[in-house]
Amino acid sequence: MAYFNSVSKIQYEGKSSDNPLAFKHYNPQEIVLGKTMEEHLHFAVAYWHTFTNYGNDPFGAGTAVRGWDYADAMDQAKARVEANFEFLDKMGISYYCFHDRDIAPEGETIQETNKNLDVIVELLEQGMKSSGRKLLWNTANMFTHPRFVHGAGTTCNADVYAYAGAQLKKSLEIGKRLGADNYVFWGGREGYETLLNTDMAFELDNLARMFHMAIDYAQEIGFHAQFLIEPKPKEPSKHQYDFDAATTIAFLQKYGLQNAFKLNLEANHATLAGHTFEHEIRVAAINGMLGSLDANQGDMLLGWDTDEFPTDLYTTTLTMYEVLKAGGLGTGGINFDAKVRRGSFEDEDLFLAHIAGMDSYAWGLKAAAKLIENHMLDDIIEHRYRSFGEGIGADIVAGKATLRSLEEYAFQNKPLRNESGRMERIKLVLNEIIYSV
Ligand code: XLS
Ligand code: CA
Ligand code: CA
Repeated sequence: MAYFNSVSKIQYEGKSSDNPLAFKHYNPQEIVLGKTMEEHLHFAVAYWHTFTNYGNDPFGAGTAVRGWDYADAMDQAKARVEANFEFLDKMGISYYCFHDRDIAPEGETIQETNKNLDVIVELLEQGMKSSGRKLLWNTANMFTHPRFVHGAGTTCNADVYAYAGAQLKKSLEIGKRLGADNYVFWGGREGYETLLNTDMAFELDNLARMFHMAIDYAQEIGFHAQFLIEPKPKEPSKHQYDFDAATTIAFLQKYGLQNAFKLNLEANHATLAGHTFEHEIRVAAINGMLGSLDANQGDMLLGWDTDEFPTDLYTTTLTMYEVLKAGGLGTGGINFDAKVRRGSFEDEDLFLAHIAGMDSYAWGLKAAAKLIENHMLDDIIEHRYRSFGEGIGADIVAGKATLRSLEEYAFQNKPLRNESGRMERIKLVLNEIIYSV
């Protein structure tokens, strides 16, 4: 059955087009720095925001009316599978991502829930075979159900921990069956509200134990997806353990997990952590842990996770610059972990929103490619650090300097002279590049 009859396949029509249901910048086969845009960007649709969410917020019910809105939960789940493949096809997007609980409803017992999953996974498998679409990543939702009130891998209740383990096991099996390229861990309830009732060290040890079990089980069943941890500083809990890229990397290193994981970085989570997205990407990249991206944007005036479609060209440009400099995303991609606003409740908005996100990223990619080709930032940086290329600077880098040799140099040195960082000038040129695309 078709759900989006009023929309046909979205085509690239170029900048001069005034058709809202067309791409102006995203031209999948256009070559940018030796690769097609499609290869660079690896877009994915987030099942939860696009097919499961109805626009409800803490103050009101959902506003969206969808064609797959059947009374029976399994009928609804089956219809969403059809809607997913129709949407991917019409958008020209190759990948999608889901949580286990997005695709199938929970039953009375874990066994029943798993049966529901099996029915839907079978349909997804068929759909993927016939359409050639792929799973960028799947994950387990271990945060929505009340059983996870105190956490999953960090819960104080061993029975809940065991439940989470069983759920994770099934989720890894689903990833294997559907050939997921990556598997994501976002610790929705892995954090705490107050230290007054929390054994932080114990909770973190337990979380690491669960990750080790996941690695072992994936190995056992031959599931070779890249494991990714997604940092987020707060919401739902006040203190989330995987606060940001740097904190998560320290955790992985402490528990000997660093070789089995990379990071899935989300733009809005960076904002909540008080970082730019490009900061998070750089931290991951310089530690060899850049995995995949959840591309949305937050609202600078709001302190919560608004998951808006990305339209800020400054961020998409600097994001793509970091990605290109890091050599690409490997098995990762750009997942639109973004939802249409509550007021954008028509089906057509789902298309318009993804077009906005894809065009903004394509624009950012083109601008970033210009920045790479004209070497502007490389030249600035090379020039800025040039004092480390000779004399005492070269000794420092070569590890030949000691505090004694530094002192000897400093004592005889002429008055120190610093140079301007020229930040305002650089930002103006950056604007010119973005708007010249
Ligand atoms: C929530 C997270 C979540 C993860 C996957 O804020 O973004 O959706 O991406 O569990
Ligand atoms: Ca996310
Ligand atoms: Ca988010």
